[in-house]
Amino acid sequence: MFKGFDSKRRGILSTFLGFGILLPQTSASIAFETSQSTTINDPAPGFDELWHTVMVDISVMGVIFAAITIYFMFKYRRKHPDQVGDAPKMSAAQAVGWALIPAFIFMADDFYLAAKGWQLWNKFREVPADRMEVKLESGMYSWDYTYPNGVRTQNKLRVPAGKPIMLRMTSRDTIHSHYLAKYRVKEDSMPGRVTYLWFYPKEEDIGDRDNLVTCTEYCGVMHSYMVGRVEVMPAVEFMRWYKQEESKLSQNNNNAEDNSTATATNIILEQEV
Ligand SMILES: [Cu+2]
Repeated sequence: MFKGFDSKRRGILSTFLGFGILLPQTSASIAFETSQSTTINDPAPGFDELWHTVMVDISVMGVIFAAITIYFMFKYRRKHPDQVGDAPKMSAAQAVGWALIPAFIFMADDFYLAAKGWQLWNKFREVPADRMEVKLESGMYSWDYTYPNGVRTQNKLRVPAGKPIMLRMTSRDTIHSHYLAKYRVKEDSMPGRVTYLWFYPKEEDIGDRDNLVTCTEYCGVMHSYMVGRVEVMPAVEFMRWYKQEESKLSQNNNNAEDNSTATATNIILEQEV
């Protein structure tokens, strides 16, 4: 019943096939060049690139669909009140072609975007070896950071410029999501489980009121007030602050009898490195 495609239809099909395959190749070569230019494989620019690609993609498709729809509305409009439409007769091969060729084009586009997304996701999962690790415990309604030396901060993540930062996260109550809009990364933190994210604060960024940490998982009535800030300090300045806080901490620990919590945190982080 189904006849094979004749040579003319095969030609049309291969044109579409070619289009589907050529398009990803062009964009892939651009992505390769950008990833070569930096030693640290920062995923943030790749996120913007993919976002841009998706926006262009859906805009082009939207315009094409709208144009075709308007054209058909005009072409096949009813010319007399008693006019009755009729469907064109199609062979089985034509019917299958009309179904499969557009499906192939759109699936090729979808798979291409999915593959790009997968590639980017892997970049977000591959943490550079030369990193600073900070432990994060989230809770209603704050972000509590613990540095490798045991220093703690709340709702303020101070980091040195030019160093990849990894957060190992958990939660003491419910599910929160640590979102760093500027670095294009978010990840849930949840009780009983350690998740991670990493970001690359390339340049110093002190006093930037937009470099925020926000919670992107509804966690209770004060969810929207669960806001922190990232402060990217010059490396030397960061080290000064870090050492200062460390000596303050050890003084406090010497004074206080119960210093077990801070020491325990320190040990856990060192084991995880
Ligand atoms: Cu939250």
